[in-house]
Formats: sequence, C-alpha cells, structure tokens
Amino acid sequence: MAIERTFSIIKPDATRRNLTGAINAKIEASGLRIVAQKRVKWSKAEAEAFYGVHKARPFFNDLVGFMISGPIVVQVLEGENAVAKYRDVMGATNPANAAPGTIRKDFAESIEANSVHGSDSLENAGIEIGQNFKPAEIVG
Ligand code: IDP
Ligand code: MG
Repeated sequence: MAIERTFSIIKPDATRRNLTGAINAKIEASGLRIVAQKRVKWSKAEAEAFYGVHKARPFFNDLVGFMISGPIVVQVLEGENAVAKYRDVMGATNPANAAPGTIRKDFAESIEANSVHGSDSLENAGIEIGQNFKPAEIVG
C-alpha cells in the first residue's frame, strides 16, 4: 500500500463543542499523522467553491451556511492508504448509519452537522489540499 495524503476538515458543529482534540485523538489512534493543520473561518465564496460539486443538491445552501457558521480546522493527514482509511475512521455520512467507534457515530449531530470532512478520492485529495495549504505549510 502506498503512503497517501488526504484532506480533512473538523466542521463547525465540532469546533463549537470543543471536540477538536477528541477528533484528533481518533485520527492519531488510527495511525494517520496530522502533517498540516490550521483553524480558519471560511467566507461564503470559499465554502461555495469547496462544495461546488454539490451545487445542484437540495442541501447546498444549507451546507454552505453551516460551514461558515463558525471556525473550522483544516488538516492534511498522511499515512498508508490515507484516503480510504480516513473515510473508515470518519464513518458514514449519516451518523445513524455510521459504524461504532467512528468519529461520526460518536460525535455527529445530524447528516449535515456531521463533524468532519474527508476527501473521497486521491485525485480530490490533491485538489482540496492545494486549495487550502501552501506546500511549505505541510510538514511530513
Ligand atoms: P461525505 O461528507 O460523507 O463525503 P457528501 O455526500 O460528499 O458526504 O456530502 C457532503 C456534505 O454535505 C456531508 O458531509 C454533509 O455535511 C452534507 N450532506 C450530505 N447529504 C446531506 C443531506 O441529505 N442533507 C443535508 N446535508 C447533507
Ligand atoms: Mg464527500
């Protein structure tokens, strides 16, 4: 298996409830390494650009509003098979369907306020990392 990098967001529902450390503990316990991290607040334009792929979905406007409702923590995670591994650590989009011990099962409030984002492919990981970090901000 190859060493990969994936892009992660700790969403506003989680930063509001002071869960950054608890989520990072699950990430690190899985073997993934946090090789870049910063706390930011997105503008509407930044959130719309990031979730542009979902523009046609009925929940798009609500999702953008949620993602700019408070601070987020953007991260780069590195490790073997990082893209698929972090999807496993996160759990299903809808926390009602998420497996025990996953971030979303333990922490998510709803299908929208589901605590974390993780890239869904290696290609998208590269794009999302490039949107959010300069190369010099990533220290492996
Ligand atoms: P993912 O985050 O598990 O990859 P996506 O389908 O890519 O799920 O959706 C992006 C985000 O949009 C989700 O994480 C969640 O915050 C929100 N979302 C997805 N489906 C719904 C829905 O049916 N209602 C409201 N929000 C949704
Ligand atoms: Mg997705």
